[in-house]
Amino acid sequence: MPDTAVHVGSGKVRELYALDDRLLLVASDRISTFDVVLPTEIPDKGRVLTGLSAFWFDRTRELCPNHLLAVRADGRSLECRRLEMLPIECVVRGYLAGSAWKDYQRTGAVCGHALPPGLVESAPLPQPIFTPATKAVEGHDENITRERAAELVGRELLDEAEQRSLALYRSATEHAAARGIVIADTKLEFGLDEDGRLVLADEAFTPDSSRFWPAAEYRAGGSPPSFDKQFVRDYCERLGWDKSPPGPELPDDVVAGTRARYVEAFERLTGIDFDAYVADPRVVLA
Ligand code: Q0Z
Repeated sequence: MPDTAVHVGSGKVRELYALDDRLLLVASDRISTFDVVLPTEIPDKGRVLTGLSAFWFDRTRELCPNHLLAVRADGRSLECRRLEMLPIECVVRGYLAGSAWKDYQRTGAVCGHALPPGLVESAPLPQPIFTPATKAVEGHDENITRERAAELVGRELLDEAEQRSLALYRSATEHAAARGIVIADTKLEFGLDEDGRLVLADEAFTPDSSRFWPAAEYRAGGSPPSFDKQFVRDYCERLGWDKSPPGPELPDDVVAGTRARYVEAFERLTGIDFDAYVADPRVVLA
């Protein structure tokens, strides 16, 4: 029987299925905040993330081959080539946020990159830096030095992953900046195909794999609002939730506002009407 999908893995908000020699990545409408998946879904979030990933895979083909084979009609699933995944996450940062800000405050460096003194939280970095991390089974990935990453994947592959990651980040951030979105940092994953070639995999430049900030509200010093999750964060802070599971149910206005932010990110970045995407997801492919 062709096309029987066998469930082979779950992420916090996505599911992975095997389809003969291919894989099917399905994005749900689940949302996580402070590392906890909430009981309330955001309608169409999975479609927005899938459409954005497909858009970036399509537009960055010349910078790096990728695993995308097809976007399914449901708009939330991607058929992909099955690869041998590298055991590292390839993070690129253009701004000093999250764990990089913590590491910088403690040590003045991030993953072996010495940074100028006196940087404030969320400051732009002199140039984007590649900060690999190990893949933790649950949540908290650990930043590692280039040397440790080279032990895990080999020097040559690491060098290529770094150069590809930086080129992809520069291209995506230039496109996003012109549309009012700062991509402060991003996590990319690569695998090897049957010929040993490095291939971009997983998801690309989505709000779940990247830190999106509205350019209009960006300022260095402090932490800019998250483009997508700000209403959810603000609501959780107002509630006084202690950030341990289970997370709170979200009220309708927070759900609607958050859905609108995801759709806005999709439309700004792709220039495509979201309803047109829902009607035929292939519109994201040029
Ligand atoms: C991606 C993940 C998800 C749970 C494995 N092209 C590929 N070839 C082989 N493996 C993967 C890919 Cl994308 C692969 N993940 C991450 C995604 C649900 C875990 F949707 N794990």
